Amino acid sequence: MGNQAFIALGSNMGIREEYLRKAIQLLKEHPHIEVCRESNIYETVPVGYVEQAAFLNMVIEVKTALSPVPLLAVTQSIELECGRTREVRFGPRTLDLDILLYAEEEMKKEGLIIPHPRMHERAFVMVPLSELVPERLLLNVHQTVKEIAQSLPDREDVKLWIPN
Ligand code: GSY
Repeated sequence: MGNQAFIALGSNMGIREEYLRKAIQLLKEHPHIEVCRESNIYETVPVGYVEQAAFLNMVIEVKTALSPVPLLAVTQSIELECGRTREVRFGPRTLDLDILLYAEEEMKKEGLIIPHPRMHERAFVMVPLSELVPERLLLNVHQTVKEIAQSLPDREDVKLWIPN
């Protein structure tokens, strides 16, 4: 079905794993989205605004007939359905969904930049993404996903999460 895309998921409020699972379920229920693969879940130290709880993060691969802006609308409505509010910028959230990559596209429009402009700086994104597409070249940084993941100084802040 359509184009390959990668979406990062994060949660640091409430029952974090349930929000990740619910988001995946809602994406699976969408008629124009197929969830193909899921990375492991990682527990990660907050980046940016550090006075907040640890996150659970993961990345999924989807195939979709939606183009990027409608896909963004779906991810935003799922964030809302999972109780997301935007009280503190970079602050705690029940669910965060970020489109990282969409096919080979490079685009900047309507609040959406692809590839995600900060993904290569974030170990909580690059470590799970490197499970799925280690050899994919990120053109903006001329390195593979695996090379970037291994070189990030805060990769030690990203630990495989084992559910209880
Ligand atoms: O950009 C996503 C939200 N976010 C995260 C996150 O998902 N994980 C970690 N470890 N830190 C974060 N800071 C922000 S903002």
